Amino acid sequence: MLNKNRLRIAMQKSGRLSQESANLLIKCGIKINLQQQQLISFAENMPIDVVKVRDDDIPGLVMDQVVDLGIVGGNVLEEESLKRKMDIDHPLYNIIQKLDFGSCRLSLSIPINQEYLNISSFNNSRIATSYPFLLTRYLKKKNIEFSFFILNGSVEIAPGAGLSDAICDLVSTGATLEANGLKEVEVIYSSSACLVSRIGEISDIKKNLINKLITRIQGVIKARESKYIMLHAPYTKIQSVISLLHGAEHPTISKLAGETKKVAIHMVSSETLFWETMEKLKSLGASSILVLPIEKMME
Ligand code: PRT
Ligand code: ZN
Repeated sequence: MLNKNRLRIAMQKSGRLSQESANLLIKCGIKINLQQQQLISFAENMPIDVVKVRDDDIPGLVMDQVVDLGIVGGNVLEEESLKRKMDIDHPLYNIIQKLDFGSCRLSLSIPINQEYLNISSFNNSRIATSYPFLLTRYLKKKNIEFSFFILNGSVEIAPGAGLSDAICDLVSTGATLEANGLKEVEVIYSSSACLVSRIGEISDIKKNLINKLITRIQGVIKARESKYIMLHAPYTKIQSVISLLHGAEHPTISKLAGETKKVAIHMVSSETLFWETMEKLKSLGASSILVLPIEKMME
């Protein structure tokens, strides 16, 4: 019997989002063994249970209030919302945090040798897809007459096999399209993983735990985006050096023992430091340039 006082979080059992979802929860300080094969894993140090399922089941589990939170791709969430004809003024979930993984786009692609002028090229076409609702919403808005059929896998082989004129599928690097002689011509939805919460009554204890989790998740994401930068710079070049380092408004400047012409500059930067910038810093006379990852952050 599930304990109603424990926060339930759904995540993908195995697939593209599962490793990153598990890493995120663990980085937030949740002690949990997610390697087990069971449907539910229990955290040792917090009242949290993690339910591991197919990604397609996650929106429904949140909307039907079986779980409190879910980590799922925006594409899957939006498709399920359209399928359920969700009233946008009365959503069945709240997106509480966009996450920094699982980014991809749902795109229309056609054979590489076929000319493409504009969206009207899809008039009277037959399109293979796993996302019929997102596809229909997009093409209906553009007044395109088309037909579709559903393939839940190997969508990219449909045109080559003579089954469809085009496909509407997820793309990240574009390698799958290229390998199948296809080209991306319209992005219909841009997606990334997100943290969603159910609507409905929720106890204060759970609310506090959710707020704590959101703060920690934001801290993890911020830390991943940021770097700690340390370098030595000529005293006369401090301003030029700082202007090369973006996202670091208040660097610490300190003296170096036995060195009067150079100072040490330390800062948290909201961006990583690219080799090109490091080379520019070096040409300004900077030395001992270190770029360090940040483990955790709270502002
Ligand atoms: O078993 P389960 O149902 O849980 O998993 P699944 O097979 O349905 O989904 P999975 O694990 O493949 O993807 C889960 C989620 O990851 C998706 O819903 C997206 O939100 C996100 N995501 C990010 C992607 C991709 N990138 C992606 N590239 N999902 C799928 N792909 C596939 C795409 O369908 C195509 O076959 O990868 C291929 C294209 O990749 P590129 O790099 O060659 O362009
Ligand atoms: Zn799936």
